[in-house]
Amino acid sequence: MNSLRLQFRFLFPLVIVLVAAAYFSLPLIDKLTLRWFSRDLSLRGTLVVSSLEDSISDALRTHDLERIQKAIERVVTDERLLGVGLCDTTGKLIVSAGVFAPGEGCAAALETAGETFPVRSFAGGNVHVGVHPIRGSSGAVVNLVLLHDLSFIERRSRDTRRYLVILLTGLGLVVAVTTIVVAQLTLRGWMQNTRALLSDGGSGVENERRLGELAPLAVELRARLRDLEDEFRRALGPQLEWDPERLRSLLRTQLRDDEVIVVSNREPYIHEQVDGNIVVRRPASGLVTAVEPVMRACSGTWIAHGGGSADRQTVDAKDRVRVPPGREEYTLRRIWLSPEEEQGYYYGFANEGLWPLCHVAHVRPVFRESDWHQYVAVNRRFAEAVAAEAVSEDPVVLVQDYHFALLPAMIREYLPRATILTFWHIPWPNPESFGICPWRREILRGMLGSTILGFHTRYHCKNFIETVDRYLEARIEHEHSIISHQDDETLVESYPISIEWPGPRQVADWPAVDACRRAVVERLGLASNVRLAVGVDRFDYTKGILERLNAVERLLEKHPEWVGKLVFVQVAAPSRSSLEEYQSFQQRIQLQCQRINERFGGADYQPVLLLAEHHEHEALTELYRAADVCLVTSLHDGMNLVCKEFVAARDDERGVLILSRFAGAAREMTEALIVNPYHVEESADALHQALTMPDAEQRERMASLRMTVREYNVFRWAGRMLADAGRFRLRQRIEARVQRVRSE
Ligand code: ADQ
Repeated sequence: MNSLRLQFRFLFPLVIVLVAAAYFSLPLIDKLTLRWFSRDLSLRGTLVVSSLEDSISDALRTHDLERIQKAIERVVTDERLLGVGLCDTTGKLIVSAGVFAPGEGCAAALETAGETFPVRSFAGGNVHVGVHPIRGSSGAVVNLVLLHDLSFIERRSRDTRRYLVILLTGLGLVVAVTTIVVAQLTLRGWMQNTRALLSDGGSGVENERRLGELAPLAVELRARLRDLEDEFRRALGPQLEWDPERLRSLLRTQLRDDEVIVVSNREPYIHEQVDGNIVVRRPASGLVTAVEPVMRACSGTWIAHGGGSADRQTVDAKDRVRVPPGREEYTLRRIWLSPEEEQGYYYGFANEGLWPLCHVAHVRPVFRESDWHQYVAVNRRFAEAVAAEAVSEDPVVLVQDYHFALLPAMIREYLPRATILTFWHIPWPNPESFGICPWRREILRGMLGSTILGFHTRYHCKNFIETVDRYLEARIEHEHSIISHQDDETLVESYPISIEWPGPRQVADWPAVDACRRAVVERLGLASNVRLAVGVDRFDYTKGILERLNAVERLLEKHPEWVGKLVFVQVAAPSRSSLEEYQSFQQRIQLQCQRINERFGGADYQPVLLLAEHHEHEALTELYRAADVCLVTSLHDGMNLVCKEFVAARDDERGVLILSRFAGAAREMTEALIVNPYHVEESADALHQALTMPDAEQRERMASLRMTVREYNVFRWAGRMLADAGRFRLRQRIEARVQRVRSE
């Protein structure tokens, strides 16, 4: 209906123009045709006269009026000639034929002589009067007057008018139909673009291209939305910011200082023997990055596998050590695993089985019976450790990741009143993919021991609920995302994880961006004017490192102007290196780098630098701050924290983030250049776009990304989960009280 009204708005002025054109042009056309015909008639008259002239001259000489009469009567047989009269110079009629008025006819006709348009009305119509002088042999002059019928001209003029009206109407219709079609197509294109603009995938290289002429509008709209968001936040005040203090106060109020225990495979601090000295290392792990600030805020106990070479030397008699070193805000309890246990549970079942099963990254999962037994046994050992560490009978236990799928149900056996929050840091596949796991039911039952089960995205929650629906007898309340299985209820919810937003003191300690750049360029031996792109990952086939290198190679191929000017630095922390799949992946990456360097590099220039080593947090921050572009091209990633760390490091609001659409982070960080890492061309184009992006656009995108990561920080992630746990515990307490009252 609206589109019809819109089209009517196009058509109405068109109709007005056509009517006006007809109104003004028709009288003009009448006049013109009359003139053309009048000139024709004058010529015709001249012809008639020349055919009669000789015989009239002869007849006048012999006064043979009868001969003249006959001659002019022959002429008036022409239907368009109404009458002919021969008048002398005094205006007296000599002879006439046809409808020539005998009285004053001659006098009236002679008056028109010399006029350019000699037309007179006659008998209700118009006649053209032609006066042609004929000289007799005696020298006397007579005038032959020809009266031409003009009614046929009027008839033709009417016909012309009719054809003109039909022509204009036809033309109008054609123009109208064309206008409607063009308007419809334009409108549809605009609607599609506007929809793309408003959809959550509102950015990205592909999307920018799709937006076409609406792209500038999108920039304005986003800026306006950000202003509104700013205003909204300011209006709400600082209460929206999540920080350690707010998390602590949530624990105090909603969890009444309840005991918090974290269980993860990876420990937050690793003690290593280096050259006879003990050094402390932070592992390259997204999970540790996310959970550690939460632990510092609520000071509880973290139970993890002690894998460092000096770990045993640094714990007390109960295998505990206070961390972070020097600040000692919480307790780390270490669990020792034998090489067989580590091989079967960690490398085998978790990393050769569950990891590729959950990441659809084209590496086949391997399930061995012996690995499964170790997995069950180690989960049991951790459950016992939780029971031993718990000082209350209803602690809040945060179980981390796919290494402990069985742990929630096991903990429940020891501590039935515990509130168990399990967070699955990696994606959850669809039921068909998960179905290939031989112990799928055991794993699902183990996980449903949780009070709350968290994933990064709604999509992973949906996959999990569908998997339970497919393989277990359970009641599912889809509306509330609650699964009831064997009298236990589990809330399945999405909690997008994040990082700790750097505080003002930390930011003040960072060297300036220019200084970071100089330091990096110097350390890596690069030319000072080089443009820097970086990638930071664990060495893992899910991170899309190979695809990233392909994109860099394609860029250098497509835009040779970047050869010699662009350096891509890939930092890759060795990970799970004892697995064959990981070893061959590392080799492939090394070969690829070598090949690209041979193809485009020279004595003083290497386009790709591979730093296959663990970096300290400060070194990564320096690299992020020095970079022009950060590439995150995961083939599948639960969330990905590197992109958030890059954004957090750029308080100068510069630098461009290229982000895979298959990372959970792509759902929040829409101002990044979103790419499909499998599409080499698209990633290469994004890299070119990033390297040529104007400062203003960089600032605009980065400011918006920073606002998102700042607000959706790790304290919010933990706070939302713990608040849900608090609500659950409150309900449990009320139910217990009601039970007590009833039984009394
Ligand atoms: P990860 O797969 O480990 O985490 P990610 O989220 O990318 O992946 O985090 C990696 C962390 O390791 C980052 O904090 C990064 O700084 C650090 N890191 C990477 N390379 C490093 C290096 N060379 N030296 C030192 N540190 C390095 C899993 C899931 C993710 C999810 C996290 C958190 O796979 O999808 O985001 O858990 O839930």
